[in-house]
Amino acid sequence: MNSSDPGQELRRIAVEVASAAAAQAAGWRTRGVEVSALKSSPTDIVTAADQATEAYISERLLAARPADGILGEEGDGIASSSGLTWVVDPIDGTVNYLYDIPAWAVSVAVVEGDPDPATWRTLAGCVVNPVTQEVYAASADGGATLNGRALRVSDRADLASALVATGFGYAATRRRHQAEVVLSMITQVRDIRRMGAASLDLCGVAAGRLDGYWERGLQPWDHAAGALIAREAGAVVGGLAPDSREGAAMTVAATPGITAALRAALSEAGAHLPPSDG
Ligand code: LIP
Repeated sequence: MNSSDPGQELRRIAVEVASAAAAQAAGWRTRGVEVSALKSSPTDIVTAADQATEAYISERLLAARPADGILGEEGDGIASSSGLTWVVDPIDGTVNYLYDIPAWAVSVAVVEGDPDPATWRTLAGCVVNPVTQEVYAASADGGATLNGRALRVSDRADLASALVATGFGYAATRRRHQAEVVLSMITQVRDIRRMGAASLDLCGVAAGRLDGYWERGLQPWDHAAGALIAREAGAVVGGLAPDSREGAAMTVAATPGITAALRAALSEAGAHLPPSDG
């Protein structure tokens, strides 16, 4: 590893591998995609492309850094002996990928410490949407870019004029509660978007295309890279409480001017609460 700036070297590896994997997945998409298995519910799908893309990413990463670990959405995980673990979502926005909706991405991050969002330190990350030819990247304290151009969050300071995004889980009981939260939020913001890929939602905040984003129930690979990119672009990223960390309980990312108001509105709406009947 380039000892002068390890973060930049890790960022380079993340960009190189995620970009190659995204191009491969886009090729498979063009030739047609089928569901290969179901996971947590009849709508929580995995395709052969998810599995093949993750295998390709793991192979490339371990060839470059054989002592690192892998935590991937579709794989069994590989323990780290270097203290670094690569956190991989081979195709984030799987349903969009299945339906050929151009809002899916390959997300690759590398973290230091235990592969646990509650404690890890993200060192570098990359999110690639090959359909829109957009490569988002960041390294810790190294800034965030989109296709090499520096990213900065919006300067929105009023929740009522903020464009925010969210997402929904795959379990019906959780989706109903999440819809109730949207019902509470929809009159307090400019509008709400549901893109279907957390990594692109987080990158949207980083790029100023969204003023905020929240979602409950994300997996580590959904947010690992996008959270770093958003944070390096100036977003406040964490859970619902100030100074809390993003994770499955709640992930909130927003431009600083609306963060407190967004968190307060989400708390009032019960966004952090489990579904009442499930
Ligand atoms: C997706 C997330 C998205 C969420 C979807 C789904 P996947 O991840 O990125 O934010 O709302 O329900 O979980 O399953 O496409 O990798």
